[in-house]
Amino acid sequence: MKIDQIELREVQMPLISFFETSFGRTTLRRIILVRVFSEGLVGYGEATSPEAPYYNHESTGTAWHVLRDFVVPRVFQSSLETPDNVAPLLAPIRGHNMAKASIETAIWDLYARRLQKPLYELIGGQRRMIDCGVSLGIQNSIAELLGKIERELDAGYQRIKIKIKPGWDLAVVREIRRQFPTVVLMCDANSAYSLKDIDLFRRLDEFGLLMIEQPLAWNDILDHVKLQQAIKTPVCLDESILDSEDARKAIEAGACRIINIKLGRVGGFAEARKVHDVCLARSVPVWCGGMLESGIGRAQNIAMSSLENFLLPGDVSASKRYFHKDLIDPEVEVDPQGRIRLPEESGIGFQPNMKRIEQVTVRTEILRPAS
Ligand code: OSB
Ligand code: MG
Repeated sequence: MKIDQIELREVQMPLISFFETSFGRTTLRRIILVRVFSEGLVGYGEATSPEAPYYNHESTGTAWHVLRDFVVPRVFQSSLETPDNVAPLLAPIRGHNMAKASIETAIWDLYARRLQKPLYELIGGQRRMIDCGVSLGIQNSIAELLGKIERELDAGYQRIKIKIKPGWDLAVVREIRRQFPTVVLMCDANSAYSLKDIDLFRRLDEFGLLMIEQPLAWNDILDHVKLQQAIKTPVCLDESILDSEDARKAIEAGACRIINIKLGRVGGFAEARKVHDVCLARSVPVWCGGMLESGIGRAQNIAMSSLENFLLPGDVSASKRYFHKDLIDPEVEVDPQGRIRLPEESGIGFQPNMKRIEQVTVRTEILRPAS
């Protein structure tokens, strides 16, 4: 594949409602879109880095810098036979997986468009339908959260995830269980606790949660082992798993029984598939996490979720839950059973809406190989 030029674009999109986690509240998404031009075709990618470096080290600003000054120049340096060549090429750059993934995933899209095949098929996906859940942020009151849960269940979503933090945990879960005794329910702490909170996790055990996601530090494995030994609820790791080696070690150590895979966090499709395979070989189910993506990243998440070991509903939900108008046609929709059908068109299977993208663009930079 001869890459002719790469375009970076920052788009800004207000969220329909604020999204609050243990590390803060997001109201406006600042997303970097990547367009990779090659021999008359274009592949699309999205950097899923948040606005500020609280989920991991990355932000919209660091992703722009690392893409422009390090990732894109390396991509121009050598020729690519297949998208599997991208990750090794970027490996000397430490970290910055979300910046790397934006290019890697765009090159997968490009490759699939060139072969006129749906991306999910090229990565080895087998499912034609994926199961969807929703992630609900911390609200101003428990009553508001209960109202939102009711609306999402009415829409068909198969499981509810709530964000927790100290002071917004046990009482909230108790109220949800009182009103929705059988709903498939889980919590995501985004690293807000330590082993000092072990009694809280023991008490959460009685509510039959599907799992508890990333309860302890983002860079910890050992304390998660101790926690998992002390509680019945399965621990799921998100922030702690940056590649397939992390996944192998966490599983071997007994730090978790479930893993959440995010394309950005692990650096793209090639590594995501490796994490998936490591988990499959050890009978550890995975599911697809979300980063409040625009339609481009959402479409990639749908493709990834078609792999066989995505056995649990993901944080992949309808465009209209996030934005008044998404960047793709058609927008992502979820059926009344809480499922999304895999599109059969080539590439990510949804067409980027360039008119809409232009309207929300705040800066653009076009990069070309030195001739
Ligand atoms: O931890 O899964 C997370 C959003 C931003 C940062 C981290 C997380 C999340 C979500 C949202 O839970 C999932 C979604 O895109 O709906
Ligand atoms: Mg999470």
